[in-house]
Amino acid sequence: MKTIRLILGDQLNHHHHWLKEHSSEVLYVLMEVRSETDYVVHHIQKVLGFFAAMRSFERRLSEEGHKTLYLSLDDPRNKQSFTENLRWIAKEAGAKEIQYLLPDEYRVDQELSHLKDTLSLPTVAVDSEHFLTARDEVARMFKGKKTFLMESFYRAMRKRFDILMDGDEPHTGQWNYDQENRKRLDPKIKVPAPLLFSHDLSDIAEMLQRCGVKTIGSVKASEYPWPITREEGLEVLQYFLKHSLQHFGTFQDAMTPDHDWLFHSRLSFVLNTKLLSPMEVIQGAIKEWKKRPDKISYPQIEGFVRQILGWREYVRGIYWAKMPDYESENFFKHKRKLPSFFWSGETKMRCVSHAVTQSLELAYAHHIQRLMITGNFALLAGIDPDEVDAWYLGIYIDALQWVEITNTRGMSQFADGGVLATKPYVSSANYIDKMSTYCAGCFYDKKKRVGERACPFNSLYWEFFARNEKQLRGNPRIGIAYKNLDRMTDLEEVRAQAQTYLKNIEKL
Ligand code: FAD
Ligand code: DLZ
Ligand code: SF4
Repeated sequence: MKTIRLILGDQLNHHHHWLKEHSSEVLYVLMEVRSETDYVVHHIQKVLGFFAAMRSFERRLSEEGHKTLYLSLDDPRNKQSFTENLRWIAKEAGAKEIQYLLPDEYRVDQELSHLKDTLSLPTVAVDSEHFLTARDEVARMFKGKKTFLMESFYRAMRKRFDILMDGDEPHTGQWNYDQENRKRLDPKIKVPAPLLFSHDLSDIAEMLQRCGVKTIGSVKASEYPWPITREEGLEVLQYFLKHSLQHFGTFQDAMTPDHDWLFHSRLSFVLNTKLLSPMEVIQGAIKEWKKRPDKISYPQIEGFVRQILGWREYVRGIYWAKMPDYESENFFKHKRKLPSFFWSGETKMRCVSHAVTQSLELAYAHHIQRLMITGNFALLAGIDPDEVDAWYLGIYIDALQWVEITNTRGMSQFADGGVLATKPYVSSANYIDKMSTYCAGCFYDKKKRVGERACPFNSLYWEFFARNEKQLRGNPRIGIAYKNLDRMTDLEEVRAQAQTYLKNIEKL
């Protein structure tokens, strides 16, 4: 055997050029390792999903005639780290070279970049052929700038890939329909049931238990619902295009405890494992819009394309531009611990309770739940971004650090001081009530800032601006908040209420 090719759990790209040729001199290696199951406490559905997808990917390669080696977590030969496993595999196979696909996490990238020295073998890193842009694209585009504007990046990508363009101009003349993506759910519109699978992953679940892997959240392992193969990913894509795309943009920011998925695509896991490519998802959506322009209005398709061609590529570029320093950014110097209701959902705040409970049950919450409920609360309460990151990195099926940390530490916690977001995403109950049906059934009173049952988001919101005045008053995008704060006659009372809530945060 001449060459070992390592494929990581989030590199399951069936269309990679590696797989186009067959050679008995190449051994493809995939491995389940404790270094990946334990670097953060993951949701049980996440570990099951990754392992099941990896196992079925390896089976496919083997059926197609490739030589493969799959190490399960409980294999007695397993040394539980990429490097230490490669050491004995290379020796046993008599390998002359190790090739790997460029990892998307800095941590693993660092480890694999040292393989050459640790194993004294030539190593070659190869592109994973998934993303539309290079790792350093964003760094190059915004060289010397303090703020990296997503909109500038997005427009450049629309032009480069000729997506929704008429020549050099955006189709319809308008680049971005974000303003039209902000409607509360219309009860007259039927929300489609999600397309759920029913895989029996009991054997993997039992193995995890036997090996003592610590996880969070719940699952019925004999009826595992997520797609784990490319074909299933394509089914989810088709289902989304047929049933949900027509309302995707309009209700993208809507929230309700009655529907967990609303009109979201549920594609992040199959995208992040690279079972599907971003361009095939974008092109699939555009094809569907062209087929049914009477049903799918332009703001729906633009809103969807923006998430994948814009946000997804952009946050990856920020990650590579800013790591490893990004991991320790803490602009507001927040130090508080995450309250225990983030692991139980047991809080009287109905919005937080639902977003957390849903996340524990499904390993999923949609963007605005992540940003404007749990993230909003964590920022207002001054939670340490390390704690917030660990929670987000563990709990969601789609959480890989390149996309998690940029969205969490950057967009949601403003811990980078405004590289990614031009202002902190915080709100009082007013916004939550506008976008959701949470407040109506809540223990707290959405209208009250102080006194019994006053909604915690209200006093914490003003406390946040008062506490961080030095860092924020000069920001032109939040001038209005300070104008209002200056006019408040009950600011002291409101701040005292917030302090009481923070002191008793576990009881909220
Ligand atoms: P849809 O709403 O249907 O969107 C379609 C696709 O667009 C998604 O599958 C995703 O690939 C892409 N997308 C949408 N928004 C973003 C975004 N802000 N950044 C990157 N891609 C985006 N996404 C992850 O994939 N992994 C994470 O760990 C993650 N952590 C997040 C943490 C916070 C605090 C926030 C606010 C957002 C986070 N996101 C993350 C982005 C977004 O919430 C998820 O991509 C989305 O909810 C996944 O569900 P969906 O596939 O149904 O998405
Ligand atoms: C998320 C995850 C988990 C839980 N386990 C593994 C694993 O055992 N082996 C593996 O190759 N990948 C796993 N993954 C995905 C990795 O975290 C991801 O491939 C790397 O961090 C690179 O982004
Ligand atoms: Fe959340 Fe406050 Fe509304 Fe309750 S009243 S659901 S705590 S925003």
